[in-house]
Amino acid sequence: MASQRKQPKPGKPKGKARTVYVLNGPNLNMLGLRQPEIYGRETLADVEALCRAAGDRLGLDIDFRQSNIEGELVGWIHEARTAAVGIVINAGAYTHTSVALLDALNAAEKPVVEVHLSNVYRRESFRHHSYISQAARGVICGFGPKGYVLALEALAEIV
Ligand code: DHK
Repeated sequence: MASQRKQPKPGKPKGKARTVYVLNGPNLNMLGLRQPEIYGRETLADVEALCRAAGDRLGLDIDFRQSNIEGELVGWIHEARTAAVGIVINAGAYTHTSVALLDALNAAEKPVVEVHLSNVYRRESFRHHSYISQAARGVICGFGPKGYVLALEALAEIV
């Protein structure tokens, strides 16, 4: 599936008051199967459950999405400008290639925290550069799914 998007819970109005977009880029739908020695055995659904639990604790509504398509991620970032108070993003490989995501994140004018499951600095040199870090308040990498929780905790203090 190219993209996964959860519907809001029935009866729970979707307001932007404390909504955080948690955006995941290409191949993150393969978590749990994909190079588990690097990315671990937890699935994206496990990461989402962690984010939702953290959101409940922090008073944040989590809008959790994944896409393998760069333009879809750009569209969601545009949407976040009016629908969210902040963005957590693991842009996957687009981190290292996408000026379009950088421009979209700058245009969103929301606090952004960049997350990577793996410690990209212990890996290939092409993973050492991130285009999107320029738009981020902070970057968390190397702590696996817990990095998403740390990012949400940081955002909860900012917003
Ligand atoms: C995920 C990816 O898919 C890679 O392309 C990045 C990142 C690292 C991660 O560690 O979560 O280089």
